[in-house]
Amino acid sequence: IYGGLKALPGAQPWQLSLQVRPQGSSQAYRHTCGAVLISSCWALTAGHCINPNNQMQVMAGGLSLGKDEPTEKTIDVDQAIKHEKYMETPEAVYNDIALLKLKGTRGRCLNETQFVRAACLPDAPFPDGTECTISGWGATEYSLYGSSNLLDAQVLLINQESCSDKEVYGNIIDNTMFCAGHLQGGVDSCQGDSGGPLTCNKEGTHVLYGLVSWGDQCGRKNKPGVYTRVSHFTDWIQSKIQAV
Ligand code: 4AZ
Repeated sequence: IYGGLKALPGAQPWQLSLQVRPQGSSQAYRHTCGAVLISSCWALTAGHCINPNNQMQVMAGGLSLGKDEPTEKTIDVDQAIKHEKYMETPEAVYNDIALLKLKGTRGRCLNETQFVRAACLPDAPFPDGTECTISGWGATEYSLYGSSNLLDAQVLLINQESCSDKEVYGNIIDNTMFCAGHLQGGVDSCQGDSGGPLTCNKEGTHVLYGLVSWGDQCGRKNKPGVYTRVSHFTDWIQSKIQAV
């Protein structure tokens, strides 16, 4: 996160760290992406965060990647479901979403606490200009390697027309994504934040509106962050969860 501040305990209780290691290895797991808890046993992340050759786990309820905290809980990923229409081009990523099923018994995986809680899925669009929150352990203006502390920042929803301006991203923006940030630059998500949340407030409820997806570098003028439009995928999410 560029232009962010240390998240306060319990401020982003749906934020997960998606951690990977090669299949069958005994190496330590390392943070690779963000993810977002949407129920006790399910999380969302970006499609581009999924590599079928890796074993995955998620860490919930923690703010620091370096140290073990009493509030944190780590749990294995049982199954990853990447969107069937996921597509990467040199310029953009389309349908950049995946579901993670967590390991558990009888529909219980992560228990809700003050520090671990599911985000709500959207049922209506938010207006352009709405101030929303992004968070993650990704790269910052100070470090390419990311932050060991969870950071958060405020960004504005940018309308599809402005984001498709030739000075911004031109015609590569489709309705599976939206832009958010500050066109003057400075505040943005970055590498390592991918798959993490953009939440907006609706009558005091935090709604998961976007997943960190891509952008032309980070924090640059006229190059806002691009987010997977979660509202475009709510039927897909429901159908996959029901089918399992
Ligand atoms: C990345 O490389 C990435 N500024 C993620 C987010 C943004 C840019 C790049 C948005 O994963």
